[in-house]
Amino acid sequence: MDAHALEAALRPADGEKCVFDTNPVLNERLTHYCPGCLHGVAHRLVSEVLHEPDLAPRTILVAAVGCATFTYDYFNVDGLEAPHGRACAVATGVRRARPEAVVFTYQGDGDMAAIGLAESLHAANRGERITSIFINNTVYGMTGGQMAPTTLLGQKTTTTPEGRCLAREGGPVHLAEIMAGLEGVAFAARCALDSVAHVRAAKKALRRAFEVQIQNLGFGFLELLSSCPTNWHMDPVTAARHVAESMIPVFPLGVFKDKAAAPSGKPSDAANESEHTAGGAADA
Ligand SMILES: Cc1ncc(C[n+]2csc(CCOP(=O)(O)OP(=O)(O)O)c2C)c(N)n1
Ligand code: SF4
Ligand SMILES: [Mg+2]
Repeated sequence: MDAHALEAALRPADGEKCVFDTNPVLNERLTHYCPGCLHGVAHRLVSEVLHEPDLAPRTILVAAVGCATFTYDYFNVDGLEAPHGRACAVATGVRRARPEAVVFTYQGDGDMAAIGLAESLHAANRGERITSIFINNTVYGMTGGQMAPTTLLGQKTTTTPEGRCLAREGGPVHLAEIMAGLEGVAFAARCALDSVAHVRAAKKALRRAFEVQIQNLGFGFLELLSSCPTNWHMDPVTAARHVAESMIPVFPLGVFKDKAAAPSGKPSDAANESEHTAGGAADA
């Protein structure tokens, strides 16, 4: 379907009320993501957060490698592609060369927590004024479902056919909490995309992750618990339920650090407040 046919199909018929609209930051095109994959929901949130204060004209996206490698096709912003894992390093160069730009990376868990862990942690620790969106779907989605650092204990993947074993492969990596412990990080949170309430909370947190960059406070990090119905061998509804029932208990939701939330001039480490917001990044 070309763009015109898509637009015609989406246009409300006589008597129909439009309850969902597109925005100019998200290009109107057919998705390449699998049915039920939550990458698309994350894209929508990013587009809304960039559109509302009209940040898009000065935004530069650094795309990573993985299923979201074509992210630059969906967002109507400038962008470039980084080698696998190196998005934060590339974004560092972009932001330093273009200090007025709003720069963000969009990375999977294989990309950011495995191959690019060093680049990501050091960029965060340096307090680079960038925002990183980290999609945790517990697998290497694009390459067929291998184990990622975030794979759940007992989870079967193509490289852990008997299930991930703590003694053999170690436990799931909690990147939001690790990020919160780094001096240069101004905002670190984890949200989920499995329900309407969680998606709304994710949007608020995403806005904060961009605001700390714009306010020059440091690195903004948001982990989003997402799904991979294809490699999980689940239908979309079961996959969303799996996020709620199996992922959230392992990866608690919450804001672990928000420097800007402290009384003015007094940065606070809100990691200690995570209990306050846990499970309810709804309050993020
Ligand atoms: C240097 C390098 N090593 C390995 C690959 C192969 N590769 C491409 S995508 C990918 C996994 C991506 O997984 P993730 O980052 O979790 O993204 P997802 O597809 O799950 O969204 C791998 C290993 C590559 N492209 N480049
Ligand atoms: S393989 Fe998984 S992460 Fe990739 S598009 Fe399909 S469902 Fe989404
Ligand atoms: Mg992944």
